[in-house]
This record gives sequence, C-alpha cells and structure tokens, in this order.
Amino acid sequence: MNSERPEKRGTPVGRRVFLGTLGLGALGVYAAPTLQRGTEAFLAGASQLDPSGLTGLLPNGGGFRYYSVTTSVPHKDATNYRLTVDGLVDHPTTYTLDDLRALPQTRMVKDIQCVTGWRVPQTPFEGVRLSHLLDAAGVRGSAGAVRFTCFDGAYSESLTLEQARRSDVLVALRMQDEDISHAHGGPVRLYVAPMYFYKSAKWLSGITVTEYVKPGYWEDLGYDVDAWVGKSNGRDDDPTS
Ligand SMILES: Nc1nc2c(c(=O)[nH]1)N[C@H]1C(S)=C(S)[C@@H](COP(=O)(O)O)O[C@H]1N2
Ligand SMILES: [Mo]
Repeated sequence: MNSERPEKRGTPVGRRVFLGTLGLGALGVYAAPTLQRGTEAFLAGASQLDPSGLTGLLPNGGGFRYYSVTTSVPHKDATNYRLTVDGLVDHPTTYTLDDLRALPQTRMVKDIQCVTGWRVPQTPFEGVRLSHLLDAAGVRGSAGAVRFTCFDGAYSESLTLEQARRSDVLVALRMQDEDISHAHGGPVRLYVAPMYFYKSAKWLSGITVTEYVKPGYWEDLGYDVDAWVGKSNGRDDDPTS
C-alpha cells in the first residue's frame, strides 16, 4: 500500500486503498471509475477480515453486503445516540433515539440498488421523514442543500434541499421491520429511496443545512452527486422509486 499508517480508529480504508490504486500510475487516472467500483467491492471483502464485529454477519446476508469505509465503528443505542440538526436553521436541535421514535413514522417498501450492481427487492424501511425534521428546524431562505455526517467519523453525504424534502427520504429507524442493526448503520441511517444506496448514509449523526451541495465520501472518489437509480453513474438499472 502506501506510506499512510493505520490509525487507532476511523481509518478511511477506502481512500487508502484508492490511493494505493492510483500508485499504479497513469492507468489509475483513465480507469478511475471502474477501479473505484472495484474498490467498493474490495471493501466488502476487506470487512471479512475486519475485527470490528461486522465479520460474523458476512458474507452477504439476505442479498445485502455490509459496507463500512472505516475499520471499526462505535456502537450506539438509546442511551448514547444523538442526532444533531444545525446549520442554516432557526432552531438547531439535538434528538435522542426516543425523541425520533416519538415522531410520526413513515414506512415504505421498495427495491434497494447499490451502484456496484447488487439489488435487494422490496425492502421495508421505516422512520421519520427528513422533511419533518427540516420543517421543525426552520430552514432559512439562504439554504440550498443538506449535508449528512456519520459517527463512523469518515462517511458523508449530501442532497439538494429539494431532494431532501422528498417524501421518500427518511431518517430511518427500522429496516426489514426490525430496528436497524449496527452492521446496517443503526440505530439510525439515512434512506434515500430513489437513489443508489451510497446516498443512504449509515450511522447518521449530523444533518447540517448548507448553502451548496458538498460532494460526499464516494462522490469525492468519482460517484455522481445526483445518484438517481438508472439515470446516473453510467448505469441503466430499473428505478427503485
Ligand atoms: N457510514 C457509511 N454509510 C454508508 C456506507 C459506508 O461505507 N459508510 N456505504 C454506502 C454504500 S456504498 C452502500 S451500498 C450502503 C450499504 O448498506 P448496507 O451495509 O446496510 O448494505 O451503505 C451506504 N452508506
Ligand atoms: Mo454501494
């Protein structure tokens, strides 16, 4: 690999692998999109060697793969989970898990599609509409986007404000009619039904209303920011929503 040393926690494995790939030379530049998808696939394999606790669940339960760009992620539950909503809002708010559970819940059942090709049909997700949290926070007129951060300390995502206000975008508490497991990004993950699954940030801890979209973790590595299933990333999958 390269000269970067592993850190105690939160090492961005994907970036390390990707930089290693670029180390191959100019080929890395021309072949970048393919190599990046290869990188994500590699991570699914890498997590099989991961002593973080995800290991026992692999490989690939029920059509899913378990992805994390870090080597370990802290476990959070109702005692210590917090979600902050801040940025260009009138009322910055911090929610506990119980706070989120007390809000109106929306359930939907749609296919999930990862940009690397795997699809899981008819997967129930349930949680609070992101639009509900945005309305409660009072989004200011200057706002144009929403940025999501995660308690793995590395992953990030973003949506335009218009995308974020869609009724099929959830701050999800349940998946497959169970509380979201740690491996799947619990206790709370984002769920963006009409977009490739990389938009659905796991281990969600921060929602920041911003002026402009800032590309997320995989988007910095080449994935499309507007990640509509079937209409982005050079793919023609059937829509999920
Ligand atoms: N925090 C975080 N969220 C993430 C990822 C990740 O590595 N870290 N991977 C993304 C990608 S590429 C996919 S396909 C899905 C995988 O979700 P799963 O592990 O529940 O199958 O999570 C998305 N959200
Ligand atoms: Mo993915």
